[in-house]
Amino acid sequence: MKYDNGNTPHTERFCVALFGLCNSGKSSLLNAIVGQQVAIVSDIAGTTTDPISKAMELPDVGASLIIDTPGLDDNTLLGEMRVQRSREAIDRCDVAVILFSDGVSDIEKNLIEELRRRETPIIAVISKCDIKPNVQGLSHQITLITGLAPICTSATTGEGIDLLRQAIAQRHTAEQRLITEGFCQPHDVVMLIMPQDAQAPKGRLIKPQAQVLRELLERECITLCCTAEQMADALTTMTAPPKLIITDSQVFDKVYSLKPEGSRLTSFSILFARYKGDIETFVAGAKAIEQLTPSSRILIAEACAHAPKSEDIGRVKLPRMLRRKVGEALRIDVVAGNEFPCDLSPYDLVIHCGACMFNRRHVLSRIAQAAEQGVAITNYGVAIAALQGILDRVQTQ
Ligand SMILES: Nc1nc2c(ncn2[C@@H]2O[C@H](COP(=O)(O)OP(=O)(O)OP(=O)(O)O)[C@@H](O)[C@H]2O)c(=O)[nH]1
Ligand SMILES: [Mg+2]
Repeated sequence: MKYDNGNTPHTERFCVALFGLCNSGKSSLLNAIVGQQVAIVSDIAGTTTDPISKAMELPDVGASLIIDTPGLDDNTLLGEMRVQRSREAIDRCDVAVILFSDGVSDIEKNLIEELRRRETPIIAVISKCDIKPNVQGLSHQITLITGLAPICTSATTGEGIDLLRQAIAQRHTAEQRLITEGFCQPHDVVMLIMPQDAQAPKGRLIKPQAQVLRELLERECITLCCTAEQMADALTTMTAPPKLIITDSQVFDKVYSLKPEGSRLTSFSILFARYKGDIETFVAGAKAIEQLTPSSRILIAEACAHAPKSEDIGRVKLPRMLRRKVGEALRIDVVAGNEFPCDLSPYDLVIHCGACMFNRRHVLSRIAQAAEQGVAITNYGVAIAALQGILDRVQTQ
């Protein structure tokens, strides 16, 4: 999927963020990578005050999002707020480009440590090579301290920009993921059970269905779509059982009862929990539901800060299902957007939304945070599967 017609949502773009001290040349490097004057450049420290994102098509990568961040050492009055905005970029970037203009300070060391804890790939860059008297010496020093071999770049002469683009493309290849990875091969027959009930939007498919269908067609799978009511008839038209059946969780029981012996069965929610997070952690987290007591406390985290709907999953449906199982006294806090707390220790379980507004890295950052604090974490789809009693019957890998 290397093409981009400009409509690719930000969450599906490969996210590259540039980090470094004030005046290290981040905005100039962004402009050099992009080949346009996107960000303001000046010799005044603290020129960039808010992260600037540029959606673009990078060679050998495709749809990308490049983020220029404020300097990590901004100590002006608003500096702390700016550094906080840079933290959001740390949470969501698929690859971090760190600019070194001088030696290696504690700020870069701490950033590297934080990125390594999240397993985010790092590319080290020495900026402004055209005016550095001893690039070799600086390069040795950076490698010695950080273990990273820096690329020498100059936004002024263009030196190293192609090398940097290639390094980004390499990280992208390593990060490529498919929604249906490991579940089917090209030419497999895949059956999709997609109820089109009253809640379905008129005239179009919901996003998970559309995305899976598109991917299967691109993977050259033979794809058959039907509703649960048509499933038995659809199976009789086939000469062999489908390799894989993917169903909406709402009709899981019916689909399970009709599933031929030779077919694997999974759900859209499980596929997206894998695609947008870490399925093993989420399944282990959902098992924590069994240990909950009426005095437990749960954090429900929404990625987007939209106005809640009346039958909102996070605020209505999930709390209702949990309280029915555990007891009415169960404490449930709901946070949205960037309200996700640093301290998760008051909670017995975190349940994250499906994260259609976040990229995978952002979810992995939150999983890493929960893991560091020893708090179980799962997501909506997996939690609902556990509460419906289908988690043991659905294929997760
Ligand atoms: N000679 C030379 N100067 C550069 C290069 N890159 C940036 N500069 C200069 O360095 C200064 C700072 O560049 P910026 O790109 O604004 O740096 P920044 O890291 O975005 O700075 P803040 O937004 O303040 O954090 C400007 O005067 C640029 O013209 C380069 O490759 N070579
Ligand atoms: Mg800048």
